[in-house]
Amino acid sequence: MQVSSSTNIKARCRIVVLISGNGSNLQAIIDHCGNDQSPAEVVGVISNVQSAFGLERAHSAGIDTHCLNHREFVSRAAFDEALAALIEGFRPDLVVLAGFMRILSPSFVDHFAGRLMNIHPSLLPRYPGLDTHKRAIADGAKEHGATVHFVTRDLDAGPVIIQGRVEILEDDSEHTLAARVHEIEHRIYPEAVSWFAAGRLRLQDDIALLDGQPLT
Ligand code: NHR
Ligand code: GAR
Repeated sequence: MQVSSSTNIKARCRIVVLISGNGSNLQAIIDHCGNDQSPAEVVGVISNVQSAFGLERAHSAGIDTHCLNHREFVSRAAFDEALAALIEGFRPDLVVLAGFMRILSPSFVDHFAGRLMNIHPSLLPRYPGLDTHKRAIADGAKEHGATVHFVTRDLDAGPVIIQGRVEILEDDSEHTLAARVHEIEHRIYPEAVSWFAAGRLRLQDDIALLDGQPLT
């Protein structure tokens, strides 16, 4: 992050959030950045889905929004290249995936290495991929949760930053379980983002460090 020479006040961490849907995690991050003391600000929100409600949330918060429809590109690589260029236009310090549903190519991930994080709705390394709540219930798992991790080339396998746990109840449906996991997500994601914005969190040699100490 830059330091302004005249005032010695640190510039706020510029965050771009990528979404595909509702954007409740985006909202939690916007709300957390909402006070003047926050070291972070959401400067842009990009969705690959035009109808994503998160775009309205961002608009209501006065944040710049863009939609980039992956279906309009000839290949994954072409979409990722355009996406990377659009993101770089915001000069971000951090790129946050919040319910973003497109797998990102190795060159995209390498370009943003160390400044790209994701929230995944399971206790990784358990249940990578999709339909995590349904799979956890079907397995008779006792606990479930969410994981914030740095994004690396390997899907849902990057270094863990923070996890939140919930108990799976006997009468849980996919829906009731997902709702409790969401509450946890809205607590842990803003926390991880604040750590990064405060300069306390970084990725080094594929290890997530908080205050210089390995997180796992
Ligand atoms: N990209 C890389 N390289 N590494 C990760 O860890 C990533 C990533 C891109 C997205 C989020 C992820 C999740 O938290 C994420 C992590 C989408 C899919 C998927 O299969 C899987 C995992 C995640 C996001 N997407 C389909 C695809 O073909 C499309 C599915 C759809 O549109 O509904 O990209 O779970
Ligand atoms: C969240 O539960 C997030 O963990 C999950 O999508 C939801 C988005 O909710 N992410 C993935 O499944 C990524 N594949 P939101 O749009 O309300 O933040």
